[in-house]
Amino acid sequence: MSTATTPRRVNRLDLEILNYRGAKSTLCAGCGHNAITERIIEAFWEMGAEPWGLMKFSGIGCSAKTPAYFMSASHGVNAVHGRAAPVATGAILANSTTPAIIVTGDGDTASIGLGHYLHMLRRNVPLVYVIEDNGVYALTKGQLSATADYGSKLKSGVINDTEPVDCCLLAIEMGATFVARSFSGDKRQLLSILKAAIAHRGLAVIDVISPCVSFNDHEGSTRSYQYMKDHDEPLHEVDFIPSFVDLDVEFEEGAATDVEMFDGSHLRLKKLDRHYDPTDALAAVRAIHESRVSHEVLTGILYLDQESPTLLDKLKMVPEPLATLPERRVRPSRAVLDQIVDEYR
Ligand SMILES: Cc1ncc(C[n+]2csc(CCOP(=O)(O)OP(=O)(O)O)c2C)c(N)n1
Ligand code: SF4
Ligand SMILES: [Mg+2]
Repeated sequence: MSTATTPRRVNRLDLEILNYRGAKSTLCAGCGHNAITERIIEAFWEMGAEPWGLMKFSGIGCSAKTPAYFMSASHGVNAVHGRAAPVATGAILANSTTPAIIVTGDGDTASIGLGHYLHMLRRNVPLVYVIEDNGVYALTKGQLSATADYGSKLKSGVINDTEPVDCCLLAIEMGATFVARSFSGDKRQLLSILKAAIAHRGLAVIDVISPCVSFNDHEGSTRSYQYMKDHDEPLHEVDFIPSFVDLDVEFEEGAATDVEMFDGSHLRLKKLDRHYDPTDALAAVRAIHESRVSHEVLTGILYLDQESPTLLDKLKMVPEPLATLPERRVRPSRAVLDQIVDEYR
C-alpha cells in the first residue's frame, strides 16, 4: 500500500499557511469579506512576513471583525467605529518597526470615519488600508452607506438619490501614495495588489468591492456579484515579484510596465486594452471620473507615488520603538530646558 504524503508547503520562514490563519469566521457564507481575509492570509504568507509581527486595526462593522480571522499570533485593536486610522497612526509613531494593516468598511471609512480618513491620507501614514466596500452598513442591517452609487437600489426598493464618496479619488487627491481598487471575486488581482501594498513604503489604500450577500446582492444593486461580473474593467494585469524571488520572468517592452519598488520588488503591469500610467495622478482622476459616466468599475493599481515622504520621514522619527529608548535620549537637555524657561520670562 502506498504511504505517499503531500509535500509540506512552506514560505521563506519555513512556515505553513496555517500559521497565518486566525479564528473561524462568523460572517455569512459567501460574504465578500471572507474572500478578502483569504487573500490577506495568502499575501502575508507568500511575502514571508512574520505572522506574529503585524499590528492589526479596525473599527466597527462586519468588516471590522475580519482582523480576528487572520494572523492570530499578532496583536489587534478593535477601535471605535470610524476611528481605526488615528489609533493606528499613534501606534505607528510609537513603534515604526512593526508593519500595520487597517481593515475597514465603507461606512467606517466614508461615513463616520471620513474626517480621520482624510487626515491619514494627507499624512501618508505608512500602512496598508483595506476598505471592504459593500455599499451598505451591513452590521446594522443594510442601510445605504456613503459609497453607494447614485441610482443603486436597496432590497426594499429605495433608490439612492445621493452622489457617492469615491474613496480612491479622495486617496489620490489627498496624498495616499498607493491607490488601488479590486474585487473580492478576483483572487489573482487582489492577491497581487495586496502583496505590492505590503511592499510599498507609505500609505497603500485598497478599495475592494466586497458584495454583502445578506443585504446588497440583489438586482438593481451596484455592489452585487452579478454587477461586478458585468462591469469590472481591469486596467491591466497585475503581477508582483517579491525582492527575494529571481526576476526570471521575461517581459516584452511595450506590452507591460515594470516598476521597481523601494524594497527591490517588481510590479509588472501588463497592458490590456488601454495605455495607463499609474504614476500620473491627473490621468488617474480623469479615468475614474470617465468610468463613472460609462458605468465601469476600474480595477487595478490606479496610482503609485514612490517619492513622497511618509509621516515618519517628515517627523524625523527614530527607527527604534519609542518605549525602548533610554531616558537620556528622550529627556531634553538642560540647555534646551533653560531655553524654554527663558522664553516664558
Ligand atoms: C459611534 C457609533 N455609531 C454608530 C454605530 C452603529 N454601527 C455599527 S456598524 C455600523 C456600520 C458598519 O458599516 P460598514 O463600515 O460599511 O461595515 P460593514 O458592516 O458593511 O462591513 C454602524 C453605523 C456604532 N457602532 N458606533
Ligand atoms: S451581513 Fe453582509 S457584510 Fe455582514 S457578514 Fe453577512 S454578507 Fe457579510
Ligand atoms: Mg459596508
